[in-house]
Amino acid sequence: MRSFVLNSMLAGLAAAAAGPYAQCGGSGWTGDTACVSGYSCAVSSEWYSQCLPGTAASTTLATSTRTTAPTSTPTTGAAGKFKWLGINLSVAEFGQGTYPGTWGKEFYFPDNAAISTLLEQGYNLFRVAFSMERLVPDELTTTAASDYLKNLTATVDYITSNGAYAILDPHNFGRYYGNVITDVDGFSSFWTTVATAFKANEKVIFDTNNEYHDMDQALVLNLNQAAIDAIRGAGATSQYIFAEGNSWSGAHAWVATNDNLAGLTDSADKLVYEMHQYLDSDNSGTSDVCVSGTIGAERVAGATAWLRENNKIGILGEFAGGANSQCESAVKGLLDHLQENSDVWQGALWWAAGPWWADYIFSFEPPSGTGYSYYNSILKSYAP
Ligand SMILES: *[C@@H]1O[C@H](CO)[C@@H](O)[C@H](O)[C@H]1NC(C)=O
Ligand SMILES: CC(=O)N[C@H]1CO[C@H](CO)[C@@H](O)[C@@H]1O
Repeated sequence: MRSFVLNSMLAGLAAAAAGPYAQCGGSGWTGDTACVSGYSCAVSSEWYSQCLPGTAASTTLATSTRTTAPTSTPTTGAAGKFKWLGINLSVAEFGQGTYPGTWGKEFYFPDNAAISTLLEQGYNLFRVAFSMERLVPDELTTTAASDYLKNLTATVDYITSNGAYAILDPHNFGRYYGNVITDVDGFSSFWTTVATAFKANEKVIFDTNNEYHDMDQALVLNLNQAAIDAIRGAGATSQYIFAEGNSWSGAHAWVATNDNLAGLTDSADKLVYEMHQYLDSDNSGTSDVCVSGTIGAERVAGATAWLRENNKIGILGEFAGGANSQCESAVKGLLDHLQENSDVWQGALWWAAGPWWADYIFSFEPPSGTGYSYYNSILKSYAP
């Protein structure tokens, strides 16, 4: 992902040293290779080196003897300590750029039969992606489009009436019609509209926005705070709110990028920090190759420490890995790490199910999605 370039730009750093737990090397890495004081750059694989606490115990990687999976990884979790484990449901936000678009052509809604199958497997959290432009067309301050709201509500109600939680995820990257949202009052108005429509449903969770990126850091803070205040102001006081950060909400980049979000306040004290983490070389989730069998836990370790230091709780709102043994080790290592740290991590959500993902590398759509077929038996063993 482009996050480290971005971090440097935003912070106006005089470059030179990577932050705590940041990447500091690996094949193709062009960023900083030195770490800030108190940390040293440790090789974790041919593809990834990371700034870890302590001073150099220099490690040399013999590429010819590159190892794959760790041998100490427990087979599966199943300690049952997560509050939530679930799946992203992605399809109502499809057709990005075509608004409003046509139902059945540009976008669609999740399939209740697929949700039902996932519920039976024990998943209790579903992140329902939708498009702000379709819910409030033309202006952030407008009222909700009744048909789209009705269809979205039907999906949410199906999930929550079956006992699971539904996350409302405006899958907008901090943009509206492609432009960065700078109108904080308009954003507040959008959230008043959404929260008013769903405030009676205690199993709804409000996710302020999917993956802010390349935005002013103070703006990301202000948008999140405006969303929280609008949601509580609308009378939705019992529900959880998930706040996301800049740099695509990447867990690996969280400490370097989103430290200011520790300042968010919630009058209901039900704020959860939602981070995302993929396991491929650029953190983008576009490849089914994982950089090592241990990369999952390594990439979120800094975020775990940040959550604990700041007395916050988090959820891994998106993660996935390819259907192969190296990714399997990385995914298990990631989930084991989250579960071992379940005082701060409340759970995780696989990206993604949805009826239109076809043969997508991570598709968790039952009965035959690539990710579902390979990972369901592993994933569900971590269900609460
Ligand atoms: C809502 O769903 C119905 C089918 O249940 C469909 O006919 C309609 O076009 C959808 N409208 C929107 C805006 O999603
Ligand atoms: C990692 C991943 O699959 N990201 C996808 C998120 O969803 C949008 C569409 O909603 C895709 O464009 C991204 O590729």
